Amino acid sequence: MRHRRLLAAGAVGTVVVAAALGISSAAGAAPSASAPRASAPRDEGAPDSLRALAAKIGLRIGTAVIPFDLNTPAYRDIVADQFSVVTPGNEMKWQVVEPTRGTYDWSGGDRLVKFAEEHGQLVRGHTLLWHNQLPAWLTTGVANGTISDTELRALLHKHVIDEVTHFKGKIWQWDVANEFFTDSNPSGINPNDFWVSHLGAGIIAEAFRWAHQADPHALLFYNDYNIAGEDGTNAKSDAVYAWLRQMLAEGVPINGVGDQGHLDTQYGFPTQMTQDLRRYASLGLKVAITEADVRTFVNNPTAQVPTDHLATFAQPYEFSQMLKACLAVRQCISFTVWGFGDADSWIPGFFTGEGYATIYDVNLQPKPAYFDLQQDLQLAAYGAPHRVHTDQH
Ligand code: 9MR
Repeated sequence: MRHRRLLAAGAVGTVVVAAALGISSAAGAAPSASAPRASAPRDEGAPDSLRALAAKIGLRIGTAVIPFDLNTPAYRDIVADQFSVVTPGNEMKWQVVEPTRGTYDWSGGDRLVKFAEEHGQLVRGHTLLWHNQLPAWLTTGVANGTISDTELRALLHKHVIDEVTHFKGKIWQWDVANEFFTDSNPSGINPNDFWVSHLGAGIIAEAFRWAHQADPHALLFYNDYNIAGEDGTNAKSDAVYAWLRQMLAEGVPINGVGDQGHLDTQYGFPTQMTQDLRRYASLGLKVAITEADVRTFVNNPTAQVPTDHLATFAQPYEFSQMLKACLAVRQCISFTVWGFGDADSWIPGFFTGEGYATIYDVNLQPKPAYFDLQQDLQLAAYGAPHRVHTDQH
């Protein structure tokens, strides 16, 4: 069995930018609940921008954003011009929104929601239920026994209700639950997961019910990595598919599934991706690529020049294939990159020796991957591949 990637399980030195923003919670008017949320953005950017081309085919192109970086003009302009949906990289995670028990800090999330409203963008909320980036007061309390499992459940309920209520009407897709399945063959819900080990696997369905109760119009997603064949065996996809089918049969309000899409050129492009996305869609779910990036080995974390010249072809190729997998599935409603510039990417900090994972270089200049995505969208927007049918062969 191949472990194609490993996610650090422990809390990471997250840069909590929210406090530095000094932004109030005024987030502007919420779109009306009955508004046609997936209609073309008000502000479509330049005609050849990713967002404008994608709008022609009803697709949203997104990026993870560091709200504090929106103060930097070059960064802000790319977010505004190229993308029609944004995800806060960290600012809606529990660790950031409730650093001290009982005291909320919505400033980073509010800042991004306001920016999105000003630029005709939708927002993906990320993420309500995850083992990682939890507040220290919570994990410490559980570890030393001062927070019982009964209290933990009540705290989670409050967290989900309060956060979804705070952003009610402003979130298009919520990543309700994140990364619950094992990287094994066969795969399944990880019994050792923080939440599962304390509250049982049923807590995942509970979180979806609570989120639906707090904002009945938000699309509720299950989000994970390696669930579209990236593991090489498709075991994780099989397990997630079976679980989703069961949840839907039980009436759990799940609307979509997000494949994160963290790829690495050393493994080649997963051959099952389109079929796996179609299989989820066959359950009546929306699908999305939620955190796309394609890493490769580089000279150093600052310049991020690929050490193998062929990687400069493989990297954009895999981005393009991933977008095409989404384009090939009607129910794929958004394609989001996990940050757009190599200098901001999480990759060099997590995968020693790797980088070059995004679509803009360290100086925020578009890379071949950007132009490949643009060309794919251009072809899709103008109907290619389209053949004139004749009777002559
Ligand atoms: O991009 C996020 C990075 O800034 C954080 O340090 C990291 C902590 O684990 O989380 C990153 O985002 C993750 C996302 O929330 C869930 N899927 C994996 C992403 C990369 O680790």
